[in-house]
Amino acid sequence: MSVQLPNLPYAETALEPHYSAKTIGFHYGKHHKAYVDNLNKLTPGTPLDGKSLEEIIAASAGDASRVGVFNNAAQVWNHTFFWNCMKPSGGGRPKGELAQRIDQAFGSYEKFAEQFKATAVGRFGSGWGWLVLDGGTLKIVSTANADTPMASKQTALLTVDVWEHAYYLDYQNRRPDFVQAFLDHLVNWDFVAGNLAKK
Ligand code: MN3
Repeated sequence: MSVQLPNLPYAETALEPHYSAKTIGFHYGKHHKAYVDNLNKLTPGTPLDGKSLEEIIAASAGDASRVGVFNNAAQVWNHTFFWNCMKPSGGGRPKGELAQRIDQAFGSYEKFAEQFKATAVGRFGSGWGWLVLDGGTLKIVSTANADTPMASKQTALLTVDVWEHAYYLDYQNRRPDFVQAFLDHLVNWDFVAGNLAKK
């Protein structure tokens, strides 16, 4: 059983005008699919064949002989998670217990948003901005390239992809504008709250 490309949780046009169908067409249809296809070429005939994506990530993280497997497996996981972090008419303030936890951890939603944006925009080169749970504490972190919080024993709650392929067609070099639009119009806080509730 190979790793599958999951369906998008919405239509490719659903996030317009903040995230275009053209961007999703390339980002999901080409980039995300390529990570799945590459991973499925690397695992047959190895002990990782038939393992779950999470098992493959755990088994390859930090293993110099499995860098290609880790990069592709982590990118499959990160992208599937990223699609679920967005929804049409999303963004703005979280509600309920999640809002309280964010206020406790960062002082206010505004301070959270400022720190999240600065961290995501400040990631040099390719990578990801994250809200994670680390030993019971909410933290904002960024990872380089394919790296993913579970490789550092953190639980991912929210992510934004800041590889250029994630935003260049819509925002060109304006990464800050993409992250701001993500926060204001795209974040699926129900998904984030669900990730927190599972812990
Ligand atoms: Mn991407």
